[in-house]
Amino acid sequence: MLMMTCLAAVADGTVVARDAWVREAPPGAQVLAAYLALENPGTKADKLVAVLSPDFARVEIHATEIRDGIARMIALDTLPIPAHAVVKLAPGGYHLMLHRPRRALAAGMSVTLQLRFDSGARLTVVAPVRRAESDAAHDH
Ligand SMILES: [Cu+2]
Repeated sequence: MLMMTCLAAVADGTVVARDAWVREAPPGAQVLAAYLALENPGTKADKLVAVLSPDFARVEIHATEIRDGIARMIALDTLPIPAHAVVKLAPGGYHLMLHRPRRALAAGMSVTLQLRFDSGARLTVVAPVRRAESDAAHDH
C-alpha cells in the first residue's frame, strides 16, 4: 500500500505551474501580461501549445527579443518545456499576452488561465493580479 502511494506520486510527469501572476495594468488597458514557472518533472519533453482564458478574448505566448538595442515581442506558436526543466515566464522574457479583458481587473483580483500542452495535458491556473515590484517603486 505504501509502495503504491510512492509510485503514484512520481509516475506521472505532467507539467506543473507555479507562481502564476498577472501584472496590474492601468484601468482600460487592453493588453496585460501573465507570468509563471512551468516545471516538467517528467522524462519526456512537452510543449505549451495554447492558452485560453474566460477573462480575455485572446491569449498569446510571447518571447522578448532584443534587436539593435530595442526590446520587441514575438508571438510563439509553442513554448518547449524540456524534460526535467523549469521554464520561467518573467518580465523581460517569455510571457503570456492577455488581450482584451472581459472585465476590469485590479490588484487583488485573479484570472483563470487554461494551459494546453502538446502531450494532451491540460492545466488550469488561477493567477492573482498584482502590482509589479518595479511599478510599486514609482510610488516612492
Ligand atoms: Cu507580449
